[in-house]
Amino acid sequence: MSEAKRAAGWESRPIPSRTPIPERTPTPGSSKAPGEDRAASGAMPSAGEHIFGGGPDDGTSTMLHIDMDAFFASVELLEHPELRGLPVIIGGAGGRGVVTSATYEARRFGVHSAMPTARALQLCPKAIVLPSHHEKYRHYSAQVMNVFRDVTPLVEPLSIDEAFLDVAGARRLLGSPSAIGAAVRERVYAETGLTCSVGAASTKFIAKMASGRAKPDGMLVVPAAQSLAFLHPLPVGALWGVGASTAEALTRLGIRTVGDLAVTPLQTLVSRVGEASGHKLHSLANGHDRRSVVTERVEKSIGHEMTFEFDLSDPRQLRLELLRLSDQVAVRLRRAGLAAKTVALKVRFSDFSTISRSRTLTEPTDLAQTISDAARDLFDHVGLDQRVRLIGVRAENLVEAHETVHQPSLWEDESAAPSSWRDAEVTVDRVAAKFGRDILKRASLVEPGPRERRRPDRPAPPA
Ligand code: DCP
Ligand code: MG
Repeated sequence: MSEAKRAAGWESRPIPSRTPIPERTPTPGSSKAPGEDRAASGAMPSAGEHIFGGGPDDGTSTMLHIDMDAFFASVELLEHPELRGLPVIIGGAGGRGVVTSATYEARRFGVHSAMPTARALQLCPKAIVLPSHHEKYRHYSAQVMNVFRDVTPLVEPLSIDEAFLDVAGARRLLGSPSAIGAAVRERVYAETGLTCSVGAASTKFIAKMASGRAKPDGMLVVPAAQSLAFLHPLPVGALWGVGASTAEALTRLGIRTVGDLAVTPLQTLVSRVGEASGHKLHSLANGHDRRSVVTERVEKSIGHEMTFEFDLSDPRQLRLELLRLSDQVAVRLRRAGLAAKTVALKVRFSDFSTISRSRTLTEPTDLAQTISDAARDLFDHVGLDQRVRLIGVRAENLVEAHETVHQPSLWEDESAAPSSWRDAEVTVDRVAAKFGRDILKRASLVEPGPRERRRPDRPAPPA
């Protein structure tokens, strides 16, 4: 914790234990060698992980706000490790270029996003300016959001590099909010080489402010009972949604801190900043914020697809890939509490011609084995007269999983019955939520196969 934070009345307790996360192989593009200490990856010291108020994590801070640190800049540094520890700016270099992201080393000079690059270079003449690559940022964003969705389906992305996670329901499986936050930070780093900061609190806006205070590469947990102690010393301008002009209007009223705002009569506020803003500020300053996590629109289909680095012709490898993709689709179905009535297969050949085939099942499913059986059967009916560039599996016609009742068939072989597959797959879900999906693989997927040669995959866009 910095001296400034201590001086502002912060009392905090470092979070002692982290959920152990096994070493993972970083994705292509990550400069991090497996096992490399994250502290050694950059010159900025980690802000550390703390509980506001110094008490234990009492489990009340179930709203997490997670934001990537200097996101565009950090992604660019993955390919430029030699620039770590230096002031780096991402943005247009021309006369009218603006800064989109800056490393914390550049920010020490007063550089921030939306500032004209020319001005940033006046403040920090040694800064290195790099152009942006949005496709890359979208790729890493999808990877990070997938880590979040391994923890809970209640993920609300706010922008390309931040999201709210409601972890109330994940506590039984994964532990306290601080343990969940620490595990997410580890996994994001292990899988991407990027750091993020986590704020955990009982409301969205306090979580958002806590993540800001935890930056870079830190976590701040604010237990519910500490909400006002955390909020009140902060300047009013720090309140999420309070712009410069409102902050100025409040300062003119002698309201400098959130605590000042909390004791200002509601009518005084309303007369100065208007009915809606007055009520909102009054509630926020008193720690009231009932907004819950709003997840994405109801999904119409869930799909995963894979583009191979080298086009494949071996049907055996392609079938293995179908099983792997079906696993990913099924995990997402179960996490969303959905089941699919239809399974669709997509195959793109080396000449880019693409075919789709689909099959409606006898009953809806959320099991990888059933999805994979259908996808494989569809695949076996496709003539392979060319190599395959891309293959995809999609679950369609989704229904709520609890609406489906499995009727065991009289002739079903016990060992292959969906109920035993279900037990196995639900166990996989638990482990995957904690350690990531790659830790558990079916025996058939462990052997070297298309995985070693594939391009990084991502969830297929919604149909
Ligand atoms: N961004 C942008 N233009 C802006 C602000 C941001 O293009 N005016 C992009 C670049 C950022 C990304 O969005 O990297 C995320 O924005 P953040 O506000 O989270 O900023 P950073 O992630 O760069 O820094 P940090 O979150 O550590 O403060
Ligand atoms: Mg960010």
